[in-house]
Order: sequence, then structure tokens, then C-alpha cells
Amino acid sequence: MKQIHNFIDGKYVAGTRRFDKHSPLTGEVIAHVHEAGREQVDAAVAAARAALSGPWSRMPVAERVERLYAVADGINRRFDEFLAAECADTGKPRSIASHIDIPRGAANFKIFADVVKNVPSEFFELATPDGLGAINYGYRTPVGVVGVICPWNLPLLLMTWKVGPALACGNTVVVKPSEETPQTAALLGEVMNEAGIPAGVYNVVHGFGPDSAGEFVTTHPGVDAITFTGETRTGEVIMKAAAKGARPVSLEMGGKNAAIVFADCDFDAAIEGTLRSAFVNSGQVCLGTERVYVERPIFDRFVSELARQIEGWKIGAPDEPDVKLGPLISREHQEKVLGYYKLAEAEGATVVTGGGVPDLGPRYTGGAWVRPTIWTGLPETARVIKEEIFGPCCHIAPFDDEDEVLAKANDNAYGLACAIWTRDLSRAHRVAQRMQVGISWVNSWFLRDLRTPFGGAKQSGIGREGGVHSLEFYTELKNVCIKL
Ligand code: NAD
Ligand code: 6OD
Repeated sequence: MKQIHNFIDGKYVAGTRRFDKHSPLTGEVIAHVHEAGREQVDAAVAAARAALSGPWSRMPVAERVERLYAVADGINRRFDEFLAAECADTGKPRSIASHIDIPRGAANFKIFADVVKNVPSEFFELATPDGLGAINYGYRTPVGVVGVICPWNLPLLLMTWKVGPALACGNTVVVKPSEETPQTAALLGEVMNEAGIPAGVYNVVHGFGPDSAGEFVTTHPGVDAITFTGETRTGEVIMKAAAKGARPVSLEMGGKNAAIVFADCDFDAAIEGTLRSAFVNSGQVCLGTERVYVERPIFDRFVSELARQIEGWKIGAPDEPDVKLGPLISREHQEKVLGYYKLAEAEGATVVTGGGVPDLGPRYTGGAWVRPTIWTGLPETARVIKEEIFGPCCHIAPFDDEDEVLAKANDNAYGLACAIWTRDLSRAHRVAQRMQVGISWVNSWFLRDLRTPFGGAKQSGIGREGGVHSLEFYTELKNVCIKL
């Protein structure tokens, strides 16, 4: 059986015990993962602290940047291995992992190296009574050892989205991948060694949350800052842990994102974008759409066309030709999503398409499959409209005017993202500015430039990362004042 080890101080290390990693396709055990106990987490934090006071954080930026370029090149050189590992852990179609997860995993090192290389410094002159003056300049130093707690939906992409900028700023990291997706984080250790990243700069500890590696990392006094992506209720626990020692925390959490489709939109583009935003990665994208509001004159046509097209999406294993939908991450998540499918009907939804589990034959009966599902007819108060499901499903409701739809779309505890479909430019600006979210897309979805601010409003997050905004979290900005 394949063994997935922790990666500490440049070496692969066994854990205190092992847990099974199951295939989302079949439920079979595909690997034994070495769970880090306190001993391994202590060792990882000690290695990260030692590396921080070693050459890494003092390395000239130009040299650090070259090594991060080498990490990006290393991922691309071993693209097929990363692709196979990501598809095995998640069951997602190869077409998604090869176009999104793995290339973006590499780009996170290249782009944040460039951001750090090119960031300007603040400079102010100050008049003084003696007429000689003083100068002030800003100087950034690493924040220290960063604990990186990751989810399973886009494992390499979302882990490197944190590790790339953290390392570019001269920090060292202790990464805790999701227990569901340990493989690519572990494989990245080999690439780090090949790229000449000093031992101890990148460490990986496997395990779960409470009373396991997640808790041990986030409560460890040797961790200076914590960056987290995952569910809001987990983020709340992590925020409490970060309060001990008043440590900075960056939280990227859940969403219940709306799409607003006006009657003047480019209909085909709105259908194509909504299909992707609701169903790609089997709906397991934090930015994905679970609430669709469509202006009444095109409501019926929109519902039937979206249903027609999703019924054409092939469900299957990652390497089957033309597959567009894989399974959910686990049987546990399947149970949660199917619970919402039942709840939607109990709350009075009309099932336009989907519901339940697809029949893919005996090979896949143990897997975490669900059918992509569209509902209409629910009241805005329904739990299915309010709570994040994180599956391939959406509810579609009609609306009659802009104020009405804004009130509905904003009436949610989350505030991560939205997609607005209209040809009216003034309305696009107006609606985008009034949406209580961190990211608004107009006539697009998941069109992401890594230099732009990323993060959520309300219960979707605290802080912004991306481009120079990542530097705000991963560095201490100091002012140096020199009297001339
Ligand atoms: P999760 O919160 O269950 O787990 C995330 C990570 O936290 C895992 O590594 C887990 O082991 C760890 N963890 C759990 N409890 C912990 C604890 N008490 N202390 C320390 N660590 C702990 O989330 P998930 O199920 O892996 O991911 C899905 C969720 O992530 C969804 O809610 C989704 O919206 C959200 N998400 C948000 C973003 C974003 O950018 N806002 C991106 C991706 C996913
Ligand atoms: O594209 C990114 O950088 C990013 N953070 C995407 C997040 C997706 C959430 O599931």
C-alpha cells in the first residue's frame, strides 16, 4: 500500500499512527497516511524556526526568487505525477486538474516571487526645525513561522496560494493539508529539495483537526501566524487559537454565492458561466454559485436550458474521455449533500433535474457520487437557500427588479463572491458595488488574476490575500526614520 509521510526538515518522516485514505471513486483504500502527533508537529515547528534564523529569510530577494521559480519549474516538470496524485485523492476529472489545479499550483510560486521582486517601498521626507530633515522608508521583514491549514477541494492550488507568498516573503511554513488530500503536499517536498529550498523552510504534517495535527499546529506557541482555508465553523475555532499570543490570522471560509441574471444578458454566456459556477469540480468550489436569480422574462427559458445542458455533462472517473463531473470528496460529504437533496424536497422545492445518486455500475457503488441537481420554487427562508451545501446543485428563483434582487442576494450570512450577467454597464457597476461580497464578477466567473485582492466579506472571511495584499499578511512592515 502506498505510504504518505510527513515532510519535516527536508526529510520524509513517519507519524505516530496511520490512517486510511479512501478513493472517492470506489471507497477503496488507496494509501496509508502517517498522522503527525505532537512530537512530529514539534519537530516541524522547530525545523521551521531554525530555517527562519538560517539563510532563508536573509537570502537576497533576487536569489530567493530564483529558487521559487525553480519550484514552479519543478512542479511543471513533474506535472503528470502531481496530476495523478490530485486525481487519485479527489476523483476530479483530469481535464480540471490539468487546466486549473496543477498549473495554478506552479503559477503561485512564479507570480508571488514576481510580486515580491517588484514591490515598491514607501519613502517620505520630513522637515525638521534644524532644516536638515529626516527620511522615512518602509521595510518588510518576514512574519515568521506560518501555519498553513488547507481544505480538500483544490488541494495543491489552495495550499500553494498560501505557501507561494509566504516563502516569497522569507517566511517558513508548517502545512497541514486536509486529511482527504495529503498527496500533492507531500510530493511537493521532493520538489522543494530539488529546487534548493533549504531544509526546514517547507514542512508538512498530516492529520485531522481537533486533537490532531490541525489543532497542534494552530495552538503551537512556535507558530507566529496562521492562514486558513475551510469551513466557517472551523475558522472560528482557529481564530480562537490564534488569539493566544495575539497572532495574526487570515481566514478564507465558506460561501453561498449568488448569480444575478438580468434579461438583457448574453443568454448563452450566462448559461455557460452559470453551468461552470454551479457544477464544475462537482460544485466543490468556494466561489461557486448555489443561488441563481433570473429576471422573470427569461426565467423559464433559463431554467430549461440550464437543465438541458447539465443533463449532458458526463459523470465518471478522472481519465474517462469527455468526463465533466467526478464524485464528491468522500462518503461523509456525499451523505451531507444528499441530506440537503432530501431537505430541499421537504422544504417544497421542485426538482427540475437530478436528485439522488447516479447508477454508474458495480465498480463505483462504494464511491461518493451524486447527480447534479437544479431546484426551483423554494422560499428565501429555506435552509437550502441559506446554508452552504458545497455540492453540484443550485436553486433558481425569478426576480422583477434590481432592488428586490439585491435585497435577496445580500440576505445571507456569507459574502464571498457573486456573478452578475447583464449588458447594461451602469447597472453592472451599481450591482457589483452594492453586493456585500469580496469578489464580484460581471459577465464571467472565476476569471482570476493572482495579483488582485481575494477574500470574503461577512462570515466568508477575514483579510485579503493576492498580489501585494498577501504581503500585508506575510510580512511585518516597519518604518525606519533617519534624521539627516
Ligand atoms: P474544513 O474546515 O472541514 O477543514 C479545513 C482544514 O481545517 C482541514 O485541513 C482540517 O483538517 C482542518 N481542521 C478542522 N478542524 C480543525 C481544528 N479544530 N483546528 C485546526 N484545523 C482544523 O473545510 P473543508 O471541508 O476541508 O473545505 C470545505 C470548506 O472550505 C467549504 O466551506 C468551502 O467553502 C471552504 N473553502 C473556502 C475557500 C475560500 O477561499 N474562501 C476556498 C476553498 C474552500
Ligand atoms: O484562484 C484562487 O487563487 C483561489 N484562491 C481560488 C479559490 C477557490 C475556492 O474554492
